[in-house]
Amino acid sequence: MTDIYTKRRKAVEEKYELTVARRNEPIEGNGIYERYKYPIITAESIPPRWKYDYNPETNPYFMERIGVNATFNSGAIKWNGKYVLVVRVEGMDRKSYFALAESETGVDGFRFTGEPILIPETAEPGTNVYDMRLTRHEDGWIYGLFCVERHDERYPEDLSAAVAACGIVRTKNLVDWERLPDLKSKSQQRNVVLHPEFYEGKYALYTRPQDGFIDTGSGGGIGWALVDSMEHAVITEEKIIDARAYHTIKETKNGEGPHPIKTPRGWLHLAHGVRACASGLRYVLYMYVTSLEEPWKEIACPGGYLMAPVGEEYIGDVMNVLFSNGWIVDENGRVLIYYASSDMRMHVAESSVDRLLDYCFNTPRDGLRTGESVATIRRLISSNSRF
Ligand code: M1P
Repeated sequence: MTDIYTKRRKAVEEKYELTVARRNEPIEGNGIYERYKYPIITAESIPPRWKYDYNPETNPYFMERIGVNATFNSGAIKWNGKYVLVVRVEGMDRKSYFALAESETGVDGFRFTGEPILIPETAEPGTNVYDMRLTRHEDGWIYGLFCVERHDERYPEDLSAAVAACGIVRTKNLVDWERLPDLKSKSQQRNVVLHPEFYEGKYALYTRPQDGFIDTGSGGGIGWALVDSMEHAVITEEKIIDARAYHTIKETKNGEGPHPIKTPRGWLHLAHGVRACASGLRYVLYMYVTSLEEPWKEIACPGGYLMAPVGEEYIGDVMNVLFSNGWIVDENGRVLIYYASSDMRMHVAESSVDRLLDYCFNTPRDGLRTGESVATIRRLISSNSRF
């Protein structure tokens, strides 16, 4: 064993321990939620044994062999009292894979457990998989819906032509994952999410129909579709329940985040909205509420965004992006929103069901015109003069 091996191994392991042991603290916010000061998972949180060859004979310099580029877009679930994330880990080779990280507090101390998840393949293996949404369904299974990306073989010369589809796995223990056939749909699909309850005896899906791999084209927004079975899920009809709109935060596209939270006043939804600007696409998070009886019917939609990038959140491989596909509600109503910034790292923000409902029902809707925005502000100022 060389000195350099011993020295570097010690330094790498100490840095890793410092990273995962760092305590987090909330930052005062706008009353709706509090961000936490530090990211909760970064590429530095990956266990050294996933990246380094520990054999001094074959790795005398203790050199990194399998590097990690980013850790982001994570599904979330409370499991055996712990906060568990299914993290999208992206290697330096650009392939993403899923790995579980768990924490006692939900806001710090996240550690990857076990090994990266080996997702069983279908007859048509995917080139890349990412962005899993977890749903504990009333049928007794935990489903994971994710994007499977494959090269678009209709364009053999175009190496960036790709097709997005919804892959499906299910588990009862977060260890053994059963692969089901991909969702069948007329259009490409990304950001598909399973509703946790049956609706009229069927499984209900939030969809995001898209004409191309990046462009949603005629896909008008977040859709709602019913399927008879998850074992052979086929969409025959899809209706848009949260539409894109001109000059809003979701002008270019939008997509459901994690599955909605059931509350006494309706289903609380978290989603991302995208608009194009001179510096590229800007991804922000927003909310809406749908009816308990008719979960496809929107009953509240605060105007504008809930969260947009701030500070270092702007910076990363894909700049100006916040994306969320996981949140956890505690028994006391605390809501932990897990979000990623700029396709690089995971963060958490804290709120509560009560606060988010207040936000959704009492924040003015987007009036879709600047004149309406000004009139809304003037009504608020006028009402405030009485206090
Ligand atoms: O790069 C930003 C996001 O782009 C895609 O989201 P959407 O399909 O809504 O545009 C996804 O690739 C997502 O993983 C990524 O964070």
